Amino acid sequence: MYLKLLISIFFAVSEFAAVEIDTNGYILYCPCMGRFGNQADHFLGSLAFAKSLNRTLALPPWVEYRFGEPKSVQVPFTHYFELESLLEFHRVVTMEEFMERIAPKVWPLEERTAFCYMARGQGTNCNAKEGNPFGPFWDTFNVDFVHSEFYGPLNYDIHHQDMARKWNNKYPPEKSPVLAFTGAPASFPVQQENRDLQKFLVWSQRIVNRAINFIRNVLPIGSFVGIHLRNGVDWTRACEHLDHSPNLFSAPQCLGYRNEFGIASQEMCFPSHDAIAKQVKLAVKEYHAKSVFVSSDNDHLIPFLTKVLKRMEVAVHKLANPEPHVDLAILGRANYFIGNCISSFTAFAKRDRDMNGLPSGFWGFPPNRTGAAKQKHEEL
Ligand SMILES: Nc1nc2c(ncn2[C@@H]2O[C@H](COP(=O)(O)OP(=O)(O)O)[C@@H](O)[C@H]2O)c(=O)[nH]1
Ligand SMILES: *[C@@H]1O[C@H](CO)[C@@H](O)[C@H](O)[C@H]1NC(C)=O
Ligand SMILES: *[C@@H]1O[C@H](CO)[C@@H](O)[C@H](O)[C@H]1NC(C)=O
Ligand SMILES: [Mg+2]
Repeated sequence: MYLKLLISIFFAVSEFAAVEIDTNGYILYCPCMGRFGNQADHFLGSLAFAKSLNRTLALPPWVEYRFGEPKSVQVPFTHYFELESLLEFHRVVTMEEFMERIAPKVWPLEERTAFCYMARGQGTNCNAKEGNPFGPFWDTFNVDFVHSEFYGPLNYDIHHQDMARKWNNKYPPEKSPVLAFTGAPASFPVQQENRDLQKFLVWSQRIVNRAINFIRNVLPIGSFVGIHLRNGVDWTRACEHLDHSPNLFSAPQCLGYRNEFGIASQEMCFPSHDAIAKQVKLAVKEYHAKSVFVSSDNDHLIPFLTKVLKRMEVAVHKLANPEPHVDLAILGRANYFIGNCISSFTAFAKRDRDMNGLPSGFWGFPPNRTGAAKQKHEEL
C-alpha cells in the first residue's frame, strides 16, 4: 500500500519535472482545408513558419472525412509520421501532449485567443469553431476561444519582407505565448522554399511495414512503375476550373511557380485511357518493369491496364483495401512514378521521391513528350 503510494507520487513528480516550457512560445493550428495532400502542403509551410518565429510547433492531428459521418475525424499526427525525424529540424510537440501537459501552464481558459487574418463567416470575430472541421477539430481537445485577434496585414511568407521579425514584434512570446490559428499559417500549394522540408516527414513504422509487405508479397520480384490515377467525380469538377486557372492546385510542381514550363491542360488533369496506356508502356520499357502499381481515389483501371500490358508480361496491382498513406508509401518506393501534376496527393509522392533522388513524371507533361516519343519510336 505504502509502496503503491510512493510509486504514484514518484511518477507524478517525474511527470511534472519532465514538462519543459518553451519560453519562446507555441504555434497551434487547425489543418482545416482539404484532405491529406492539401494538409501536407500546409504542414510544410507551418513548420517553416514555426521555425522562423522560433516557436515550438504543436503537431496537429490529420483531419479526415469518413463517408456518411457529419463530423471530421482527428487522427494523431504520429499515427502516420515519426516525431523524432521532425525534431532534427525544429522543436515540435504533439497536439495531444501540448493540451495535456503544456496548455495548463501557458494557455489559461480565459486567455484562449483565436488568430485569423480577418473576421470569418457571419459576425465580427474569427469564429474559429464554426462549421466542419473547425468545430470538431478544437472540440477534440475541449478548446473554446474567448477572444479573436486579426493579425492582418501580416502574412505567412517568412522568406520575404522580414516577416518573422514583424510577427515577433507584434506578438512577443511573453505577451502571446500561444498563437492558435484558425487555419494553417501557410500557403497552398507549398512555397518553393519549403518543399525540401519534406525530408523530415518520415512514415511511421506501421505504414512502412505495410508498404514493404505489399511490395515483397504481392508484386513480382523486379522493378515496378507506380502510377497515381486521380479520377473521382470531385476531380472531374476540379478539372473544369482549369480554363480560368492555368496553375490550379499543385500544378506548379511541373509547370513552375510562374508557369515557366507552360499552362495546365485537360490531358494533364484528366488524361484519356489511351494517353495513360501510352505513357505506362513507355515507362515499363524504359525501367524494365515487371509490374505496375496503381494508386487511385476511384477507378484503378486494372482490367484495362492488364489488357494493355499483357503482351509485355507485366502484372498490374493495387492494394486490396487501398489506404491513402500506404498507397503513397508504395509510390515513394517505385522505380519510376507517373502522377497527376494538378493533384496535391501526387505532390506528396513527388516530393518524397525527389528527396531520395528517384525519378518521376506526370500525365500529359511535357505536352509533346508522349507524341514525340511515339513518333521517334515509329521512325526507328
Ligand atoms: N487511397 C487513395 N486515396 C486517394 C488517392 N488519390 C486521392 N485519394 C483520396 O482523395 C483525397 C484527395 O485530396 P487531396 O489529398 O487533398 O489531394 P488532391 O485533391 O488530389 O489535390 C486524398 O487525400 C485521398 O483521401 C489514391 O491514389 N489512393
Ligand atoms: C530559440 O528558442 C530556443 C528555445 O526557446 C532558445 O534556446 C534559442 O536561444 C532561441 N533562438 C533565438 C535565435 O532566439
Ligand atoms: C506541342 O504541343 C502543343 C500543344 O498541343 C502544340 O501547339 C505544339 O505545336 C507542339 N509542338 C511540337 C514540336 O510538336
Ligand atoms: Mg483536394
